[in-house]
Amino acid sequence: MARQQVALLLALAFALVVLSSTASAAVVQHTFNVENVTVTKLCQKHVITAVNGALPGPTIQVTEGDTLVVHVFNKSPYNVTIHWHGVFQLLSGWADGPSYITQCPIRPGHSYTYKFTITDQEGTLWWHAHVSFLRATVYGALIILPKSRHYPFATPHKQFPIILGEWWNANVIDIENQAQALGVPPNNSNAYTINGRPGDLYPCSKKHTYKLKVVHGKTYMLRIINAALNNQLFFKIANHKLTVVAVDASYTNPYVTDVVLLAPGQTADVLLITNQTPRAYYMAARPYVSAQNAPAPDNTTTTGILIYDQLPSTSPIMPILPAYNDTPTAHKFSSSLTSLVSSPNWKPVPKKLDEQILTTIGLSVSLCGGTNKCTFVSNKPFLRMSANMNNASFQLPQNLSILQAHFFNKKGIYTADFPGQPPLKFNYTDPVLSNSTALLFARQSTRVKQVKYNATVEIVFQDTSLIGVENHPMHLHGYNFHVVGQGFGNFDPVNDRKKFNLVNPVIRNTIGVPVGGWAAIRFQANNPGAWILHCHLDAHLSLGLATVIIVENGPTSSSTLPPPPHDLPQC
Ligand SMILES: [Cu+2]
Repeated sequence: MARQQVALLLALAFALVVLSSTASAAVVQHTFNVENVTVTKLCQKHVITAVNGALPGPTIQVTEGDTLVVHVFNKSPYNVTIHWHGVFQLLSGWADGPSYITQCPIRPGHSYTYKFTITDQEGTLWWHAHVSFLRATVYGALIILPKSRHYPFATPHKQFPIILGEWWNANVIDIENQAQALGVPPNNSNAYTINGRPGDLYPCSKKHTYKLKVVHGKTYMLRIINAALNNQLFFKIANHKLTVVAVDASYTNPYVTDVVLLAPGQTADVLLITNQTPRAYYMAARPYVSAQNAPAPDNTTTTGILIYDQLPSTSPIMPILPAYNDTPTAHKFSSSLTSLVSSPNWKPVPKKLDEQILTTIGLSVSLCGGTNKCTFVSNKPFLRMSANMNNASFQLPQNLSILQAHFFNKKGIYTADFPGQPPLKFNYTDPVLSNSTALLFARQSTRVKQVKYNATVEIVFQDTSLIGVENHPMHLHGYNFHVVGQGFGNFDPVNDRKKFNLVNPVIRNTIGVPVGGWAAIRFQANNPGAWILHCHLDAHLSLGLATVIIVENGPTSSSTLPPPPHDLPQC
């Protein structure tokens, strides 16, 4: 063979290798300009902070294995970070995004490039701001398509993101600052939204209602995301059954239901078969509020319209939604889901445990701070409302992120003494104790739990009745977890353990812990980094319902977190 021919063949072979590797794993680039824009909603003009001027922000679509590169330019007047909710961030913890946990915020006028590869997961996730209350308007869908291009069910005719949101007729940063200053819960929202639109039950909203046009006799996939700040939501479509096939980007055994419940942070992929009389039907969402004796919630209803075959949308049929305090319906949905063992990224449940944590989750009071003008407890202006895990009310560091402090071994930012058991045992869910002065006070601190690489971890979340019982949606960064059990009342380590599902429990990144009850999760700590574990109601996160799990490096370079990127924002 002539020398030129060999060279040509080699060049061709090289080109093929390059082509095949780029075909299977692309680099997907986006630019996020975070800036203030004026929008009109509920009859008024509002200035909101949004990405690229849109609410919701851009939908990101990738294929599993792709590398996502997002250049974030903060042109807003506020500190900003972006979190990629549910993305594992394997060895890329510097891109996770929670402010003061894995990075300091991007200051106004500055930028940061998030770069990470999406591996071993597919389905519906989302992105949102992870600083203050900004995620009320800074959010969007993150859809991961299967590398194989096949779902574990027949490929739907079409698919649509359905993003549920929460809207205030006020600046959300002002709402948060006011709540912080007075040490009280934040004001209720004024509306819920579907894909950024309140829907026609609200004033001045009719012509902007979200409309989903379908044809008769097809199967559609709705990728539903609850991006609301502080409320769980029931979702229904009139006259239609929905089949849940995945939650939090983990496939489930198909579960047929007429109502879906999503806590903030959760997603559900549902199949919708358009087999009803062609006409218009409402899709609608309104809150599930589990707190008892709490002030009345924003119990309004957001709607979109499902329109068959181009028929006009006059008088759509309205579904009957569960009452806002319908805990049995909420619990039935949450406890009926199981994972699809045959799906590509399924992992077995850890059975031998290295770490077992029991932590209370709930409300408390802490020192007001500042000028002692808190109004939460009458005649006690030195006390604010707070929230805690195992009596530690989590306080964010201010001078360095926890991951930086861990990585560079800087002392004084956190202490690695988060208690693995409640410091005081009591009848956690006894309503008689809800105002017990001896139990109510929680000190603010920055206490984290440190675990060895690859440790198998079980965490039992135990709700308390202090101030009031409530369903807290607990979200863990960096991992999915198996929800091996859940129930009402106090966790019984003997009898409840016997009922654990160690075969096919649902796999999630956010679990709504039953109101006045408990939930047990398990995961394997195979991803070094600093991972916040927190209530995904922003109102409770900002009160301190959080801790951080630091996972140490493993023995090899493929189990070691690399150094931070050069543009990591500094405090
Ligand atoms: Cu909560």
